[in-house]
Amino acid sequence: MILDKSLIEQHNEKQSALHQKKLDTLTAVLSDEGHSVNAILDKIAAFQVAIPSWALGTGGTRFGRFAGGGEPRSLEEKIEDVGLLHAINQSSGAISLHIPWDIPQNAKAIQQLAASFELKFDAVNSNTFQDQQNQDLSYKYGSLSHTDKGVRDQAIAHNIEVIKHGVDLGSKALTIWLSDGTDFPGQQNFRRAFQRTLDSFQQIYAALPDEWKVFVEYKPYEPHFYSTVVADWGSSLLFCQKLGEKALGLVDLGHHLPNTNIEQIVSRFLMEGKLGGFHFNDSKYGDDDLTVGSIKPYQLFLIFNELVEGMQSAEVNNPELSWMIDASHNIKDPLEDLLQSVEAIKMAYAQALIIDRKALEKAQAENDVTQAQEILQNAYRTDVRPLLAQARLQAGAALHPVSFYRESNIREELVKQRGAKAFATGL
Ligand code: LRH
Ligand code: MN
Ligand code: MN
Repeated sequence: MILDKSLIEQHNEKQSALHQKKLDTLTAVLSDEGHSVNAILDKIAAFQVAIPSWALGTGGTRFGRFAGGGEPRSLEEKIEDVGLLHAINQSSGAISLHIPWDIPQNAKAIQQLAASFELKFDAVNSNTFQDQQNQDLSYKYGSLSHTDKGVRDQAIAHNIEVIKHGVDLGSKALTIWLSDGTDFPGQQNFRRAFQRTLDSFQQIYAALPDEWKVFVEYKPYEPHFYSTVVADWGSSLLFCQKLGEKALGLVDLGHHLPNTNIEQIVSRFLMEGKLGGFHFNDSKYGDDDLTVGSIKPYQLFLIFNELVEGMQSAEVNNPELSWMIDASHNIKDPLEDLLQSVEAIKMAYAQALIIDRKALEKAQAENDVTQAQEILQNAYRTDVRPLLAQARLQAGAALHPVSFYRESNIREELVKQRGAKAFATGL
C-alpha cells in the first residue's frame, strides 16, 4: 500500500489552526527561556528510529496470539509497512532485520524496494536461540558458549552469514543477543562459558568489514532462568573491551531487573565510549516489550538526559548511536503501537534538549538538590508535542500520526489487500 500524500495534506490542514496556537505558546515560552526553537526542530527532525522487522505483527505471548489481520506476510510487505510508518511520521527511516526470520532472498531487489520508501537498513540481528530446520547441531545447551566446538563453529558461521546479508543491504552493524545460559546451579562452569564465548565473539569480530560495528546486547534471564552468559551491562562491557573498538554495548530497556538505574548504566557506557545503541520498549515486570513510554516515561526522559548531556560534552567520545525499537504488541495494532513508540522516544529527546544545562550544573556544584530536581522536572513537565508536530509538518508528515492512521483506514485497507487472516512471521 502506497500512501497518497494529499491525504496527509488534508489531515494537516484540518489540524493546522489548533496546532499553530499550541506551537506559538510553546515557542514564546522556550524563546524566553533562551532556547532556539529552530535548532531544536532541526534536531527532532533529524532523529530517526529504526523499526524491527519482527515487530510488524501482533506478538502475543507464549500462551496465545490474537492477530489482527492485514499483517505483512513477507519481508517485502514488512518493508511496505515500515514505509507507511515513515511516510506518516518521517521519523522511522530504517528497518532492522532478524535473520533467519527475514532473509533477503534477492538483496538488490529488497534494497531497491526499501530505497523507494526512503528506508535504510540498520543493524542486522543473528539468531542462535532457536534451532532452525535443516540445522545440523542443536542449540539446546547453548550456541557461541557451547561446550562442543562443533556447535560453536556452527553458531559463528551463522553470525558471519548474517554479516554478509547485512553487507548486501548496506547495513553497518551486527547485533548479537546471545541467549546462552543455564537453568540449574552446577550446570556449567561460569568462567569457561565466558572464555568460550569470548573466543567465538573474537572469530565473528574478525569477520566484520572495516566500517562495521558489533553490538553486544545483554539480558539477565529468559530463556534461561539460573544464569546467562551476557547477563548484564558489566558482562557486555567486559566482552566489548576485550574485543576492540568495533564492539559496543546495546541497551534494551526491558533487559534489566526491576528498579535498575538504567540512566546510570547509559552514562557509564558513554563515559567509556562503549555505547552502541538501544532497543527501546517499556516494561512493568520483565522483558515485557511494551510500547515505549507507556509505563515509565520519566525513566526514558532521564535516559535521554544522559544521552544529550553525553553527546554535548567534550569529555565524552562515543561513536554515533543506533536507535532501534524492540517492542512486541500483545493486543494493539502493531502499526499504531510503533507510531506511539516513536513519538514517545522523540518526546523524551525533545524534553532532554530543553533542560537548562547551565543551571543544572550550577545546582549540582552547589549541592542544591531541590533546584536540580526542579530543573529536570520543568523540562519533563513541558508539553513538547507541538514541537514534534511542527517538525513533522515541515517534513511533510502528519501532525497527528495515530489519528491520521485511523482516519485514513489504513488497517482496513491492509486487511482488504492481504486478508483478515494474514499473520506476520517472526516472533
Ligand atoms: C531478546 C531480544 C533480542 C532479540 C529480540 C527478538 O529478548 O530483546 O533483541 O533479538 O528480543
Ligand atoms: Mn532486544
Ligand atoms: Mn528482549
